[in-house]
Amino acid sequence: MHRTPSRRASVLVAAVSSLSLLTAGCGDDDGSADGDAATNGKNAEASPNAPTRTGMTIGFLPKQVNTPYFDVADAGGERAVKELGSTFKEVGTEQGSDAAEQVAYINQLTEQKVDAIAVSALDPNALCDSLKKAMDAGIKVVTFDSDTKPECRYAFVSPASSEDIAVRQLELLGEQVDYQGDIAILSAGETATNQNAWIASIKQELQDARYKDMRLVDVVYGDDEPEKSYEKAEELLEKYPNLKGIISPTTNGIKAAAKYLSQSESKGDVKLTGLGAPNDMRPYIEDGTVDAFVLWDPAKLGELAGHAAVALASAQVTGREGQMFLAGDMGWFQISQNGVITLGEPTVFNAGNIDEYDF
Ligand code: RAM
Repeated sequence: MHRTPSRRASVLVAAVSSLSLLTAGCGDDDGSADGDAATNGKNAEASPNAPTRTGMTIGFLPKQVNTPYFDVADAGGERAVKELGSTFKEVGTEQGSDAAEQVAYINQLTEQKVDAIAVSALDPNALCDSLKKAMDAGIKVVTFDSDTKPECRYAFVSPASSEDIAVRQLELLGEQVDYQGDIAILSAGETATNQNAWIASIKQELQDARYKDMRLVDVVYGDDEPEKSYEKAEELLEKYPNLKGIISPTTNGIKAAAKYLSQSESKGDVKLTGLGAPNDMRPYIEDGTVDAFVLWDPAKLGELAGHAAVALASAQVTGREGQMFLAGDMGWFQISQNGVITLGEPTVFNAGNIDEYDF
């Protein structure tokens, strides 16, 4: 469903024998001050041919536990970590908005001396001090799904570029509302790095001439909680009687908004798109509440995060641009600017293809 890594693998494998030259040594491409754990770490020696360390413990800290998206993502991480001979440990809370809880879990994982932490950040800043302490203690930190500031982790496993994800959602809504009228966004947590990056890109894209007759009237936050998101959707429709469409860039938000719309008079009239999981959204595609939405495969995202965590903890990579690592069957991945590792391109789901997916 996304760019197939194996297609890239043949090209990338050919390049790998010369990689130790590229990845070793102490470049200064980060440009940050001395003494910064992530910067020093990124400049440490690494080789894609270093043996994979086994017997490690890799901590996964999603935004939220016991929610379908992260259940699937973390199961992907667990599969990768176990296959590579290490122990997977998931921690986190059921709330999708409490960054302080995430800090407590990071501190706990640091005290427990795990070898690496993979975290989806509820806030770009709030986690930084604790993540820096973890890195100072020798723990390799990778973010996945939702990033921190680059100096607070070694690498970020991103589903796709922010622009691709945002632009695709706005294009879908534009097509559905004939590029006219008031629209709103129903987001997740107010500080969520990923949602805020996408919202910024949507606002930017709205400046394009083809969106001149569309107006973003509000951005509201359901905190990735089903009931709160449902209420926020309801409030949007009450407050903006002329609302033509909603973008909800969160699996919990779009599901809750679809539930509300499917039971309301506005079903089919007020358009809804965003980021949804096919299994959550299938009933709403079938009953005509939703025409199309976007996502990537969360299992693959988690799997890639697991591979990246183990590669970091095995000194196969340090998070510097240009480095490469093998992510099992998914093939070789290359680290780009600012330590970003991109899974691929998002997929659009609609009535024509939704039954091909099961997650
Ligand atoms: C929710 C979370 C997650 C986001 C997806 C699309 O599950 O907010 O961070 O990536 O939606």
